[in-house]
Formats: sequence, structure tokens, C-alpha cells
Amino acid sequence: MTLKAQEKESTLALVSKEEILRDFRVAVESRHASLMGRKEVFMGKAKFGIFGDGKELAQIAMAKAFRKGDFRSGYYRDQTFMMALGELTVQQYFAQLYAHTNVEAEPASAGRLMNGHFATRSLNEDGTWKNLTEMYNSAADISPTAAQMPKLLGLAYASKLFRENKGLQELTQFSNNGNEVAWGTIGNASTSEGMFFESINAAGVLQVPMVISIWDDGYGISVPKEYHTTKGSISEVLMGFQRTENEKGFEILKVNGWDYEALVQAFDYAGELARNEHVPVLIHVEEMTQPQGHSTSGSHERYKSAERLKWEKDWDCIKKFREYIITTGLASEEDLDKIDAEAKAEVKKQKEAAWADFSGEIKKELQEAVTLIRNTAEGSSQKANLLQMAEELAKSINPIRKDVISTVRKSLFLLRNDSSPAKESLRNWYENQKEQNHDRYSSHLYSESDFSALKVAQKPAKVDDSSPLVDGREILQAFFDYTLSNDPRFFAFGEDVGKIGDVNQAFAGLQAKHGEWRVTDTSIRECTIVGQGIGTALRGLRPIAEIQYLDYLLYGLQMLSDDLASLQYRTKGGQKAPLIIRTRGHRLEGVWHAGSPMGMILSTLRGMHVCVPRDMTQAAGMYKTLLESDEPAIVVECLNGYRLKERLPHNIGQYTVPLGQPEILKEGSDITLVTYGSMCRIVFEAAQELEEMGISAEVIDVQTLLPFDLTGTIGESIRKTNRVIFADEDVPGGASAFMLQQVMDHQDVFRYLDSEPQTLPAKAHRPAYSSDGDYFSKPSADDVVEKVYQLMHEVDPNRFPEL
Ligand SMILES: Cc1ncc(C[n+]2csc(CCOP(=O)(O)OP(=O)(O)O)c2C)c(N)n1
Ligand SMILES: [Mg+2]
Repeated sequence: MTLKAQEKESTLALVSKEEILRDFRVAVESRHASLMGRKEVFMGKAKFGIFGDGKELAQIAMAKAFRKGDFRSGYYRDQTFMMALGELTVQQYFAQLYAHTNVEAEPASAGRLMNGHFATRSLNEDGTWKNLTEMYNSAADISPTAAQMPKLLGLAYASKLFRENKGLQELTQFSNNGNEVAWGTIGNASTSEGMFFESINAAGVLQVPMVISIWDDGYGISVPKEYHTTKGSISEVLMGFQRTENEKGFEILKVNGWDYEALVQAFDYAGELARNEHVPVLIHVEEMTQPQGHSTSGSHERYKSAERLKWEKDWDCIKKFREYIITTGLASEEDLDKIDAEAKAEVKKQKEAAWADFSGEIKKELQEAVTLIRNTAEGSSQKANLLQMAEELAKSINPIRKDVISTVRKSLFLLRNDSSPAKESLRNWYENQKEQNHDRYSSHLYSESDFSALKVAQKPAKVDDSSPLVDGREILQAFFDYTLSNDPRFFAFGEDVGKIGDVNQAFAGLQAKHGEWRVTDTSIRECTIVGQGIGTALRGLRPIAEIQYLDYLLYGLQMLSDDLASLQYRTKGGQKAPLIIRTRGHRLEGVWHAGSPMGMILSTLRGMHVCVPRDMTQAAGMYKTLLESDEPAIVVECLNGYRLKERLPHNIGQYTVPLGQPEILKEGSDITLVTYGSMCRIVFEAAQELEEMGISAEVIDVQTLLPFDLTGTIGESIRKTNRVIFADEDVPGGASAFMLQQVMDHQDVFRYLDSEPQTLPAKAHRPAYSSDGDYFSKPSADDVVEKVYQLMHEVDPNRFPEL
């Protein structure tokens, strides 16, 4: 664990005097930004602040080793790094603190994320990729501690693929022969999270160019590191990962956060090693400080001792950097004071510009609203109230948009009995603002580019009597084979996906045919399988990450929810990661191999598409649609469908299945039965039994839960049958309730219903093992028949007498 870099070259050979003084300027600018940022929060100009003070020097060193094409995946302390790269101006920094919704003012998130959440924009406005090799790239940060790690693994793994998979060499917009390093940062306390350890292990196994820096300030909010980490030192704990002459592993370095020379050397060495040899490196940066405590939510004087607070002052990295510059004779105290004063003035100027820009927009809206409300007062019976509301709004100090819009909405209520051109103008203005505010706060949950999955051209499957009858898994195998042959960006990986071609053999033989970099086994690590997918998709590749069974999605769900599903939204279309999660679920056997937790998925994965194909022919068409789009999705195949016979379409690999378009599997006139996935066959079977009793059921397969019935097929059916049941294998109140809500809220069916709309879900518990367990846990054809018959009995007891 000694710093081999120190034997290499002296820092002064790496860094000129001018550069050191520039570094000092960046450090103090960043520090002043932190200090002023905190004040802005206390003055009520921003809601919350978390800053990078105490971490400046290491980040400057990291920026020196960072090259165009590289990626960062880090956390909220990294402002100095972003500033040192030139990827964050002080003005942008304050724009984010104020939550400026303008993407030019706040390019990371357009005001959607708290301060300290950094991101560069990988996409042009039309959703096409920029040349990522010409940029300094930062993946879009998220707040959960350590959640930057799984994606970091994927960002690094992409370099591995670009270097090793020769089929990717033409994609020069994304990589230069895999020379890109993925740089991670994480706080010391956050290394306690499972995903940190999972990512470290996976990076060691995969030998990817990843440099992970741990900013160790001894605390995680109020809790000191002895409570977080065995032996109080993460690098000690990870010693077993250290590579040796004979065994691959990590290079582990330890360095102090105030030691400029050692930091520059460490990061330089780490960058070279990772870039040239694809060796993962861990840099434990100790003795960092928090001059202002954790965040604006509290003061560290509450939990740090006087000695600790004094130590933090004495070992402040900027103080030490100053001492270093003076003792080495690079500049005098006065020179540095001058730089410091200039930096302070510059930060103040940019802060004020950010505020003027941010508040100016709102003030303009406020002025317009005040004028419009005043105009409505004349001739209104509510004149006094309206004028008072306008006055109060006009007088507000540091108004926010809510003040303006809320006053306008209240005014419109006051004006409910009026009709005047002035009221009309106010209402028009409000409608226009509504649209703008939708764009500001609610756009880009899904792709708004031409690559949206909803815009993919429809190409039907060509199936006729000459199409061979094959096992369902062979349909997928043919699809994957075709796609592997035709799209070099496409690759699949997961547990048992490689050598045996997944546990149900949809990739059987495809590793042998297309190579290990295309069809790849991984260790058992769902969370980082997802992260590996996200990171590689962020770098222009088209991964299918496999989660072996739907029941194990929970291990990766957090990354899907926090990171992938929110990506387009939180960057307002600045980044995309079109990752496809392939998994299999619904009924088969028992508590952990038969789950159908679709409600869980629907609640947590807004921002992704959720496909629930009833068979493999539909699944292959959905995969095609998704691969033609730029959106992330999950496809839940039917676990019991791989050995069922289907006809292999002539145009496998080319036909698409449109998302959001239900299919009527059987027409009927008495009742509509809505379902999806494995339940399609069961409901279809029940409908045939019902037919024999004189009940004509229409069976609809929704095909995708997100998006849900964009064609209004279910509503149309209900208008014909006047009755509906939503059936599935999820728990009561799960996806069946979701389907009911979607139809009631969006399809105007209430007045067409002659019977109460109902759901037919599984039991609330997980399915018991064995065929009997299934029969008594999940809806069977008998349950469907019984439920429908009961409903028809209520409608017409003479025709359908009680059983
Ligand atoms: C999953 C999760 N749990 C808890 C939190 C709340 N939280 C935010 S920062 C933090 C402490 C992190 O400490 P450390 O990793 O040492 O970073 P530092 O802030 O000290 O730089 C905690 C507990 C969170 N953001 N995410
Ligand atoms: Mg810490």
C-alpha cells in the first residue's frame, strides 16, 4: 500500500508554478462558493445546501488526471472537481442552489436536483449523442449514499468492452480503444453500504479501469468512522483486494487530503495505471475536513469535540496548500491573499448574477400576474379582495413561483361568477404558465426525442402455416442471434447467461457463436448487474441485463428506481441510458420463483417501460421496439412459457410490437376481462368455458403496463360489454388496481358500467410451493369462471341461478 507513484517523479515535474497558483485560485473560489452558499440558505434564498469545503485539494488533483472521454460517478462533495475541469461555473453552481429551472443556467438538472448534484449533458437537444470522447463526462448524481457505485462499474466496464470487443472499434464517438477511466468518489461512511462492497468485488473480478476515491473526513453526518468501518479504515479492510505480482486485484493507495504533492502523484499514477492496464485503483484520501459541518441542516459543533474542531481548522487543506506554496517559495503570503480576495470578489459577482437571473424570471412572471389580476378587479364584485391579493403578491420578498401561481388560482376562484375580457386574459395567462410549468417540473419522464419507444415504426410479425412450430425459447434465441449479428452495440449478460445461454436457454449456443464479450456470465450480484447495464448504456452501448428471476429484481430495484428510471427526468433530457432489463416471472413454483410483484414495479419504475408479453413471439417484438428506441425498459417473460410451442415468424429480429397497445385475444359481448402475461392463457381458457354457459367474455391482453392502453381499447370494449374484471397474479391492490385506476381515470367508462368494476388478483401472500400451492394461491381458470358467473348472476339471476 505504499505510494509507488512517489518513486516515479516529483510533483514539480508534473505541475508548473503557474498551474499550482491556478489550482490555488480554483480551491479558494470553490471554498468561497461553499461559504457564501451556506449564507444564501440561511438568508432564505435557497432551501438546503450541502457543500464541498474541506475536499478541494484532492479534487483538483483528480481533475488533473481526468481526460476527455473519461466519466465521473460521484457524490455531492465534488464541486471543486467540476469547477477545476471547467464543467461547472460558479454562476451555475448558485443557479442549482436556487433551483433555477432554465437548462442553460443550470445544465446538470434544470433545477430539478438539490445543489451538489452534478452532471454533464451527453445529448444534443434532439436526443442524439454528442461525441463523448471530446467531453469531460459526469454521470448524473443521485442522493442515496453509495448508489453512484454500481453505475461506476458499468462506466468502467464499457471501456473494457470497447477495448476487447473489436466489433465496437468503429464507435469512435464513444471511445478511443477503451482508454477511458471511470472515476468514482464516495464518502467514507457510505462505504458501509452493500453496493459499495459489491461494486468493489465486481471491479476486481472484471479488471476494469475504475479509480474510486474515498473522501474520508472521519464522519458520516454525526457518526464517527469507528461506528462505520471495521478497524476504522476502509483501506485496511480492503487489503485483501490488493493485487500482487501473481494475482490480479486492486491497486490500493492511501494519501492525505491536505498533501498537494502526494495527491497529484497519487491521482496521476492511478489514472495511468487504470487507463493503460485496466487495473482498478482505490485511493483512500484521509484527513479531510468539513469546515462547515455536514450540510445546512445542522451544526457539527453539536457532535464534534473541541479538539476535533481545532484539528480540522489546523489541517484544513487550503491552509496547508497555502503553507506548501509559501514554503516552496512559489508565491508570497501577499500574492496568495491577493488571489484569495480576487476569488472572493469573483464568486460574489457570479452569485449575484445567478440570483438576478433566477429571481428576475420569477419577478417578471409576478409582475405580469399582478397586472392581470389588477385588471380583473375593475367592475368585479370582488374588487377589494382582488386588489388586496395583487398588492400582497406585489409586496412579497424573494417570491417563488408558487406564490405567483397560487395567487392567480385563488383569484380565478374569486372571479368564478365574473365574465370579462380581463378575466379571460388572466385565465389564458394561467393556462400558458401551466404548460411552461409542466415543462419546468414534469417533462422528460420519458424520452421526448424522435427515439421515443412510442415513435418506433410498427412492423407486424409474418406468421403463416409454413412457420415452424418451435419451443418459445427458440423464438427468443432466433431473435437474439439475429440482433447479435446485426447490431455490434448489443450484448447480453447476467447470471448463467454466457456458457449455458441462460437458465432457460434463450441464449444457448450464442456465446460460442458471438464470443464472450457479447454473451457473458456474471457473478451473482443483481444490484451491480443493473449498474453495469446503466453505465454501459450511458456510454452508447445497448445492453440487455438479465435478472434471473423476477423475484430477485428487488436486489437491483433500488438502482432501477433511483438511477435509471429517473435519469431522463433528472437531467431534463441531458442523459439517457437505454438499458433493457430482461427477467422472467409469474407463475411457476413457490415463494421465490413464481412472484408477480408488478405493483411494486409500477410504483417504483415510472420513467421506464414495463412490458409483460404473454408469449415469446410478443416478447421478441417488444425487444425489437425497445432496441429501436432510446428508452429503458423491463421485460417480464413468462416463466412457464419457454417450452410451449409457438410459430417462429419469418421476419424474426425485424418485426416490432408497439408499446401501449392492448390486443383483443377473444371477442365477446357480456363482459370484458383484462389481463396480461401468463394469465392470458388462463383467462382465455376460462372464457371458453364461460361461452359454454352462455356468457360471452371479451379477453384483452394489455401487453404493456407502462405505457398503459394508449389506444383506449379497454374503454371501447367496456362501452360494448358494460362490465369489466381486471385479473392478474399480483397481490390485491397491486397491478390489477393500477389497471382499474388507469381505465377509470382516463377512459371515461364510469357511465357505461352496469356492474361494479372488479379485480381478481392472487392471494395477499406469496404463492405456496407445488401445483396445489399454485392453485390455491393464484387465480385459476376456475376462479375466473366463478367470479364472472357470480357477476352475471347478480345481473340476471334467472338466466344464471345461484350455484
Ligand atoms: C441510502 C441513504 N441513506 C442515508 C442517507 C442520508 N445521508 C446523506 S449523507 C450521509 C452521510 C454520508 O457520509 P459520508 O459517506 O462519509 O460522506 P460525507 O458527507 O461525510 O462526505 C447520510 C447518512 C442517504 N443520502 N442515502
Ligand atoms: Mg464522511
